[in-house]
Amino acid sequence: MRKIFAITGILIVAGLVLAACGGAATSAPSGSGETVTVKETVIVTVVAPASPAVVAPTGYGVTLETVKARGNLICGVNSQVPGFGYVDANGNFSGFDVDYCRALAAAIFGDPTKVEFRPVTAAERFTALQSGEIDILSRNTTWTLVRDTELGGNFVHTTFYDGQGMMVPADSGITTLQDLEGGTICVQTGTTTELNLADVMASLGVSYTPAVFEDADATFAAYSEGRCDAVTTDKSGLVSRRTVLADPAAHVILDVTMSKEPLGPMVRHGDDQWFDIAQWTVFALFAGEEFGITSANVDEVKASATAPEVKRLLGLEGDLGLKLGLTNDWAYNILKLVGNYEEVYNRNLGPDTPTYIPRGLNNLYINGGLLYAPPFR
Ligand SMILES: N[C@@H](CCC(=O)N[C@@H](CS)C(=O)NCC(=O)O)C(=O)O
Repeated sequence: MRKIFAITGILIVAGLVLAACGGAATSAPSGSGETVTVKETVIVTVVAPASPAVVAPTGYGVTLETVKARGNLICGVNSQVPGFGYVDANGNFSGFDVDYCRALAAAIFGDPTKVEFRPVTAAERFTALQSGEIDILSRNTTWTLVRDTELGGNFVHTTFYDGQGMMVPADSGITTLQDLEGGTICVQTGTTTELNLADVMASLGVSYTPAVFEDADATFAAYSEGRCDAVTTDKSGLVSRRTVLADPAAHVILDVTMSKEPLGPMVRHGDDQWFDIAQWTVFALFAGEEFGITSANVDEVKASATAPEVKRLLGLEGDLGLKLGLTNDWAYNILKLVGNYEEVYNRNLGPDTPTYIPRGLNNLYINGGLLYAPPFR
């Protein structure tokens, strides 16, 4: 009897060790004759938990099924911010946030065109997400606590680290925020911009009059008509909108950063599977850049890959895609059909675009930035 207890005890400990190591242990305790018996039994113990799960983990919702049944993804985007989310006269959408939607569609459908872009203003974007009008929001949206809680959202990993800036006419003589004392500042409603402006100016003791507008077109039209002394938004937005002012060179962005604006896609509370898919789509873009896999060489890499993580990423080994509820070529499709993070960045914000923004913090961690994908395993 005592021997049975002893063996059971060893089994429990061995089982815990194996479970904690993800079933990868190859060296069970060895030594006595009893241990040999334990080893044999442990093998049986380990097989059961390693079997494929038949029940979806708790927290899964129906978003993926709804999107698949509909046959396309509905992505809430910007339509007035060149380089991030913009629609041209022919109705074609482009931009960094727009390409993320395409990457997500590629992951789900193996087709980046299976996405409907739904323009949403700053003020209406959270209601659009909560009500189910859009499946995901990819619209220069800052991750904040209130949006993460009260507004019912979950932010996936930040795709663009930004900060709020201030733009003024180059000939205004304004070089600091203090120079705006008594002035009027154009700002868009429903944004962190509006709130930060009040915080920063209050802390500097600078009084100003906000001129508040519904969307970017109205905000920047008022600024260019001289109805405000300055216009404020995310620096990315300033760089972007300056390109469509009548004379971009006549405006300068002050050398001041008023806030932290971590921008990224946002999903609704209540569907962890959808969150995971949205999140790992970002990580696949990062990992593609880290491993040097591009839309141009992904087939070559696939044919000759030897690194285990690259094989798992591309679906040559393991079943990471199935674990997300997708196919195993989900990340291959992102990289082949949309490209890696660097390709997406350069296409929209690179040195050859009018909306060039140096990578800065938006570099991989190995290049001095903040972008870091967890392990694909
Ligand atoms: N990141 C900030 C600001 C985002 C924002 O809405 N910026 C404006 C100014 S560039 C914009 O995108 N406007 C586009 C539009 O209204 O269509 C936030 O999440 O609140």
